[in-house]
Amino acid sequence: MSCGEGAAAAGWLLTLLLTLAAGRGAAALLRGNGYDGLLVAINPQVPEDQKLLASIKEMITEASFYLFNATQRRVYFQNIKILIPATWKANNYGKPKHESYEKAEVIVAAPYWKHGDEPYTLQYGECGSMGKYIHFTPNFLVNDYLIDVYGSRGRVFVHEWAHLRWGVFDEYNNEKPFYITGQNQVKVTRCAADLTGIYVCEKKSCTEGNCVINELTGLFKEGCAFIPERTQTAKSSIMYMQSLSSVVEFCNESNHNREAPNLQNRMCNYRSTWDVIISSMDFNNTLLRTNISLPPPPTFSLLQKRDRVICLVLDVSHSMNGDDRINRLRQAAELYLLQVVEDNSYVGIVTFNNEGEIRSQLRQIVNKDIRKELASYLPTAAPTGGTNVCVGLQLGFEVIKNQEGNIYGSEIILLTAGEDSGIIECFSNVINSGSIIHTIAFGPSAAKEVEQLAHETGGLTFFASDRLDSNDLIDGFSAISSGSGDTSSHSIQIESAGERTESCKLFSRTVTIDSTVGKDTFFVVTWQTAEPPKITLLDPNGKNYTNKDFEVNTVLQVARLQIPGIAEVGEWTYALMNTHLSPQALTMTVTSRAANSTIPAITVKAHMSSDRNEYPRSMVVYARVSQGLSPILGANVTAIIKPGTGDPVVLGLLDNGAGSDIVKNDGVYSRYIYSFSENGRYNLKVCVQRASKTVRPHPIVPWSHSMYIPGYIENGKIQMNPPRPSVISNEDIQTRAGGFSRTASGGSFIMSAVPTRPHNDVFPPCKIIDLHARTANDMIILSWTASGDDLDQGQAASYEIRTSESPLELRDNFDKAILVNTSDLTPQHAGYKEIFVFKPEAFATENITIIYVAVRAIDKASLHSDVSNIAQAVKFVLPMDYLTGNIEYSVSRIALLGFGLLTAVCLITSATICALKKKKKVVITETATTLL
Ligand SMILES: [Ca+2]
Ligand SMILES: [Ca+2]
Repeated sequence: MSCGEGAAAAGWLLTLLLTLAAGRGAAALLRGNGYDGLLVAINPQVPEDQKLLASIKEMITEASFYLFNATQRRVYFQNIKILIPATWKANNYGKPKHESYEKAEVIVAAPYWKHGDEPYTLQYGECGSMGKYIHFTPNFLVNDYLIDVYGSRGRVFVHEWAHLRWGVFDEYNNEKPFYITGQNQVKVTRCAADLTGIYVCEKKSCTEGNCVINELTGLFKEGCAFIPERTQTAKSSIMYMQSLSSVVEFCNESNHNREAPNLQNRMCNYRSTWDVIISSMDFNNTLLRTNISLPPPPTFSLLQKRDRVICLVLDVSHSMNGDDRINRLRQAAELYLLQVVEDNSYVGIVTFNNEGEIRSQLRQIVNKDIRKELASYLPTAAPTGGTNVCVGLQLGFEVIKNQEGNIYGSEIILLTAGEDSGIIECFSNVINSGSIIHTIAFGPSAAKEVEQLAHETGGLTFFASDRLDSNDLIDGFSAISSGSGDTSSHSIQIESAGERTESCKLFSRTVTIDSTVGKDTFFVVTWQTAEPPKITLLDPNGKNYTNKDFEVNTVLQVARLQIPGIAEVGEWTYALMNTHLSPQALTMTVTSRAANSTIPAITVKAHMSSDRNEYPRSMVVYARVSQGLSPILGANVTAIIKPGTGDPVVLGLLDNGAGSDIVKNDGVYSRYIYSFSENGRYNLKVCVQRASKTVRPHPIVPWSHSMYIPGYIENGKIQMNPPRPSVISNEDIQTRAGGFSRTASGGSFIMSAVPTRPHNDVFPPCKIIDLHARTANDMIILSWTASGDDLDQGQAASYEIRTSESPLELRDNFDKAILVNTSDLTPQHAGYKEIFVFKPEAFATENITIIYVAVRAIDKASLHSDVSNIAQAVKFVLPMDYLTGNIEYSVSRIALLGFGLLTAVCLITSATICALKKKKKVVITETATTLL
């Protein structure tokens, strides 16, 4: 099965069931009312600075009290673990157990853009789903000038925590800072509406510094900003402007602004942030408010991991017989020892059937010879005896203890093919041991319980079927890299492909080595017969490698070539000819490491939306392609989802902001998957390719940032913050990167309740999340991304478009809203851009200028999608009428303190603002100024 195979037809199911992000074994637990075990990790590239630790403690301590208040005395932070990188000097820090940088909920790392100190949360799930992590930069944590911009760090922490933990979204919108209300007023995109302030224009697009209305949109032209009063009475909201001292609450049902065009409304179906938070698993009915007036301050434990310690615990019981299993195990484990495990790690090897055997005590990998020596201890004898996983694990712990004294923070790679009724007996011991258990289930009979060990200890889970053309086992081993965040030492899979090849036929492909990798580059070929295939490998300069250049092991059926130095950047083409008389499966695996320890390599990480799933619930496949923390765009990403025996599903993943992909162009690629052919384990693998010609500079990523406050009005004067630094992408690196190839295992998941017979269509089209409306003359022009017959696949049968003067009518009573004639509109294939123009009846009446529109897609089986996001179409009447009729405005030239001078205009857009403005007007002094 190789990356290039065509996509199997599949359909989709949209579900609103909350899915926890997979692989989040380390998420803080809510015990009683306190979050227990929140993990903060510092990136190994961050230079040692004890001030960072003090700042983290201060931030979360403040956040705990603020959170307690904001959740109406429900929750607070009880204890926090801070993971200190091995690069900092030892200081009697504790030893971590299951904690690792990769699993941290909060990371401290350099910005992924130059000057990008904005805190943000990486969110890619639907409303209510946990995010991946919160990212703070060292500069944000130690430099106080940013407090003016974002507010105190504790408040920022709670804002980001709400994104991460409860899956709510921002209530501001940098792209659409203003909107027109149903009452024809221009308002700031926010929640709630009672914050006071004035509008200021900083750009030359504004006439003499006035905020100018754009006649096409009815909104202010670019450069106009809302400057809040520093002293307010408004208590909400934290997801809008947590920096204001009066703001202590989330927006709730009573003050939520359903009209604002923000991500919270679009993603969460116009529900308030508090409504989403209170519906989360953290706040079920059993959780009552506490009786305490104030929670205790959080406690902190400082942890530091030094060396990586791993023991392979390998099944050699009779269950490993057949299907070439023991040989495939040796091929994959050898590849792990020779190419994948990081230098300086300690590695031991244990095998087990009814009894365990120590094949090698821990050895530190300090050179190639030790890697080879360890590989020589891999099992060779014919498998025999029963399967006793507990015996193997116990012996693995002993090997680790012999060297380390204890097993905290060590890792076990447990591979088993057999059923084991006794496995439960050692579960609590193993889970409490402090060791991380990665599991590889090999073949269809592997004990069903093993994944639980991984889930409970923060380990990874893999599944390898018996298909000989699959590289699953090698992919699984290749994906077990250290979770330390030191990616420069990680092995990176460039290629993993296999094909059943006829006699005298070629298996041939091209892979791209890019400039971010090239060190320790290995090409590894496997086959199944006595004779190796004829190997030809052509490097970008035309240099030809053949069998004689490879180290060929005919017993193990592996040929390996290490490219000396740094591998040549460009396209490498391999061709494997099956010289055997009958067909056989041939595979090629290419691994490499970062070429330069200071320039991060491009990596891909893949996962499913959950570890277990029940038909007919759909799942989402995610792949994050990045260079360090910087997203990589424009890649072709293919997911291959393989069941134990049936055919794989091949899906192209998209970063298009439609269907399952909530943010366009953020380097997170995703698709729905609903098509499952059988119950049991499935394996996820992704292949990523980019041709150098598609490289483009990357735009600002609209992840969930804290809001950059442009300034405040204080004592009647405008105090501007420094302008928001324009973020600069690391484009030089990007450009040099050019084309690249990557593959990665995304681990395994388990399906149940899949029907054995063909079933009726139970999968509606997916919800449209990118409906956009604009007006031209009397027409409304709608655009959106087509959904399919089944979620985001195939072709819907029709669309139902309705309009209303009230967005709430569309949300709550879609069926009753005015129907638009769509008889001429034939849906396109999923993923294509739809454009539909119509003349709304409502525009016929002169006084209505705002119409809300929503759409549903309907499939052949008359299943309909959820109602889309609600788009607003504004027909803008004469600008002067608009201004004088609906907005009071006055101009005053005022002095600006802080950073430079500019003129400002105050447009008063609501009664509340108006009242306060009138009081303040007298104190704003009139001074001659120049326009910036
Ligand atoms: Ca995306
Ligand atoms: Ca359908």
